[in-house]
Amino acid sequence: MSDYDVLIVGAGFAGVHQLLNLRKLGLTAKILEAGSALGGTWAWNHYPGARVDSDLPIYQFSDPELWSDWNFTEKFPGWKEIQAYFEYVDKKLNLTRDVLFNSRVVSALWDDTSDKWAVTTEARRVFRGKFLVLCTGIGSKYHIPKFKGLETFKGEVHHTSRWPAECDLAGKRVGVIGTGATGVQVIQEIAPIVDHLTVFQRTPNLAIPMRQQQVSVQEQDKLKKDLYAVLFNRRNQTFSGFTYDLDPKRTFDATPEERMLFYEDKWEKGGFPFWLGNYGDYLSNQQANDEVYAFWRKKVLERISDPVLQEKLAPSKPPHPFGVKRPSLEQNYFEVYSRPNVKLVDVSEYAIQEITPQGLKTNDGTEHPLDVLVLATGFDMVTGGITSIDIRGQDGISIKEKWTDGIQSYLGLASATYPNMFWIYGPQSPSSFSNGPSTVELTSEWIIDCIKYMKEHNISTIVPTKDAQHAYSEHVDQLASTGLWFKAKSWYTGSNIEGKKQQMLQFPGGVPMYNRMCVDAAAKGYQGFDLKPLHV
Ligand code: NA7
Repeated sequence: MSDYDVLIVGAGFAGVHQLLNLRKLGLTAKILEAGSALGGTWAWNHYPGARVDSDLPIYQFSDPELWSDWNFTEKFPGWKEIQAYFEYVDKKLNLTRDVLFNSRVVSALWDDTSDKWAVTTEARRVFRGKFLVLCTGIGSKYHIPKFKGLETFKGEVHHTSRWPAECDLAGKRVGVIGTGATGVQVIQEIAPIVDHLTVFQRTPNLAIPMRQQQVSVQEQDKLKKDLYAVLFNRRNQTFSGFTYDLDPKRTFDATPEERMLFYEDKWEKGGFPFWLGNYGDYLSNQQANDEVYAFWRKKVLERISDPVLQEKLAPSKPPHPFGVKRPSLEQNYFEVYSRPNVKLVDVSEYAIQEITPQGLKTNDGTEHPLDVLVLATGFDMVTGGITSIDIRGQDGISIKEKWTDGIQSYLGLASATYPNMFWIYGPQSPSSFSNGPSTVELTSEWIIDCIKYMKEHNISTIVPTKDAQHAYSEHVDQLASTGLWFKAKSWYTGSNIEGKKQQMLQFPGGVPMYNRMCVDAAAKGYQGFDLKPLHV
């Protein structure tokens, strides 16, 4: 069969959540997945040190059927364990019978006469669906900057998201370009293994301690009994979909002593509380932000003895406000640079000139000899997974073309002229300002309810109005303009990709506000959408 009620693109958290809940509605659904395993980003990202920055228990499905007999071993699970979790979910619910692997979707065309999508894979297989749900995630299109001479390099080159199954770095001279979330994880993991590591840093990562912990089955059993349900519920009430929240108190309403104790407490907790559980005003007030940066810097400087390294890794002048570019969670990251086999090269001072057959040359004329070059250079984040598919709706114009001058969406889940098409955890949703599964489940449930409503009310198509879309997108931009986001160059605002329109790519008003808007629209009969009745 190639005709379905719903076609889903991508088999990560979002795609799996859709599939399971569509089955409960008795609808036919198929996941088309480019990769060969479930897990989305976790099926692709298995570079050394890859692990999630969300802490237990909320980085998993909230359905008790899927946590009552599953246990992780670490507070911040690694990629292998998350892959095993998806295998467990598959075994329990037999997902893969409804998944077509190794099937990259290349186009999706709306047909106004049948009110259906025709979706084509790279292998030219065509599937038809009444609904199209894009679960392509925020980091599925990897990005390699145009480095002159890259093709001439005689050693191995690996983008982190395409890490080979076998890759022995022992005894090798390895170079890593990039110190984002991925770069930090790779660097701290491979430094003790490789013969020599050269890190090419353009912007220091204002990383905070992860404070990883082993978690026993007994501890999890106790939490399951007493707290899991409460914690999963709590996710929907906090700005970032974590179990802790930004503090309503403003930075300078606290005395300096109170502030110090407050920062210290968040810092010692480990994980994101120092970022997403801090005083609520510091992401919009520069003076408040300076206080956070000063605290962060003091803590980091204590861990580096060399004054030159201190200035490179934790500069006296902040490279950007703290927290408006994603800080990584680190494990011994700053200590790595004091190892005799590790060298930090500041490419903001001397940029990368070219890759040579033997290594990498910076524009001070130095050639850094390398056997392996690791590209931790990130992704065409948030939009790339969607715009790399040729999606054409009612007016025949591709979404890529429509978004050249900026994203336009309604509620961060649908776009005008693309009927019966939704996305989960993508542009203008809280996406990466939140714990992934939190936003995924909220949006996914909203879509399921919408499809159910349409069925019950004999509605054939749903599509946002241009007015509602315009108003929503303006609202996102307006919320973003009250923060310090544009003081950093980062993928949050699209500025990591040359030529990409710079705008806030996510909903910056927090999960509760976002959820309220979605729920309100639904309660008002899907306000802001055009609904077309089914022909009888
Ligand atoms: P990021 O966070 O976009 O990091 C990419 C890194 O690559 C970053 O340090 C960039 O420096 C660096 N980069 C990119 N292009 C260049 C060039 N031309 N020269 C030197 N350095 C360069 O991607 P990640 O994969 O680490 O993380 C993406 C998200 O995935 C992460 O936030 C999680 O949510 C999961 P820059 O900082 O721009 O100066």
